[in-house]
Amino acid sequence: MSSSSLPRLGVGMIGYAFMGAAHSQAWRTAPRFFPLPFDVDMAVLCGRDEGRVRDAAARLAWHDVETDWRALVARDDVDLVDVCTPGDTHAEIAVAALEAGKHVLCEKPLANSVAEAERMVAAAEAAAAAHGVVAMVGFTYRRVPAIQLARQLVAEGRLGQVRHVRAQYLQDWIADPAAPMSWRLDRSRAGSGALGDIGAHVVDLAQFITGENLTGVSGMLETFVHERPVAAEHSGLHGTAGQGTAQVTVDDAAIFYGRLSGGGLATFEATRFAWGRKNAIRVEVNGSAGSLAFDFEDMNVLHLFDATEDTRTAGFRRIVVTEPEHPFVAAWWPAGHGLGYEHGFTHQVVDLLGGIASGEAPRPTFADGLQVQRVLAAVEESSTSGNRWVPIQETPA
Ligand code: SOE
Repeated sequence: MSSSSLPRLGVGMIGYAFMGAAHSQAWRTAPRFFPLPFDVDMAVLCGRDEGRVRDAAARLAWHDVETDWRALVARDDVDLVDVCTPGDTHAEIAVAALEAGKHVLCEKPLANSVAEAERMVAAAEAAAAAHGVVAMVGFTYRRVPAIQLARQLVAEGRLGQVRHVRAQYLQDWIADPAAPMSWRLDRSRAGSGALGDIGAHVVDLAQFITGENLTGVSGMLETFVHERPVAAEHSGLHGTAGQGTAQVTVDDAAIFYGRLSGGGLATFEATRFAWGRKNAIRVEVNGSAGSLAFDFEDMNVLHLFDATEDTRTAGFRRIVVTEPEHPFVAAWWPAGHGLGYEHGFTHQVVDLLGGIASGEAPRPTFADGLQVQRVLAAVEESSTSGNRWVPIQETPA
């Protein structure tokens, strides 16, 4: 029983693998480092296998368990449903939770298709009107302090007009053809491969940093390894090979380019076949007055080039984004001590709860998630039609 004078907010989370563990850490940590408007109660964790979900709940600090997500959504002690399942279940769970008057946090990409994402946006709008609840999609990297600083600098005009965005998301966890099958390689569960799993992140980051949307794209998808060993065991991204093989039904890599609403050009690459690149999210922006560059593998650093400086001494400045003046940093460690992967998830919880308390929908909203979904669909369409240019329908924020 909590002694807090804050209103209680009961959280129910579905899924407890890699993303579920990251979200659990965030729910546990946010109240310990940030002043929050709610007393967070990690009420219930849901998974289909009772033994496993009980073990996970004990390990990750959830109070109770359910084995049917519908039972979790129906519970009176759950005010917010956190969806950490593969993409094929996002729409059904999120819509049911919103109809039941719960706030929703849903992992990315929002859905497996534009049609599903549209249904989710409609449900979020109806639930906001009927119950005053919010719906947010988990593009977590937005909440890395260096990314937030990048956006601030662009918004302040420090780069001038945006001419180029160069965005890459490079990993290598399936570069080995012997790496076993996983749900992320199964189209019926994940919707797409590198495109939706990691390409979605860099699309969101490019648009978030510049404050501009893609208006059209052309792209190419490729699957390098069509058959993989079935997984005997899976933990996080890695597994051990079992008996037999399974068909890979998604793209292994995606490359595409697009035009931004301000007229700039953007190029993207998303692959899990870049040996040696573990989680390299690289974004470079060139504007009329300067450039900035970020790489998640050095995530506490942002590089800034100011073209208005004396050319004899101008150069990329390496900004270590660990000062208390930097977004989110004051709540953590003294300057120079740095943050990691998990902090973005904690910041996501902080902003989500702030949005619930203020009544102002926290971004990225489901409409923002739908907009990214439209970009993913346009890349697929382009890839299957000889790299045709595919315009992207505007999505009202
Ligand atoms: C696997 O590619 C993955 O876990 C993605 O699904 C996540 O969104 C990304 O943050 C890390 O890599």
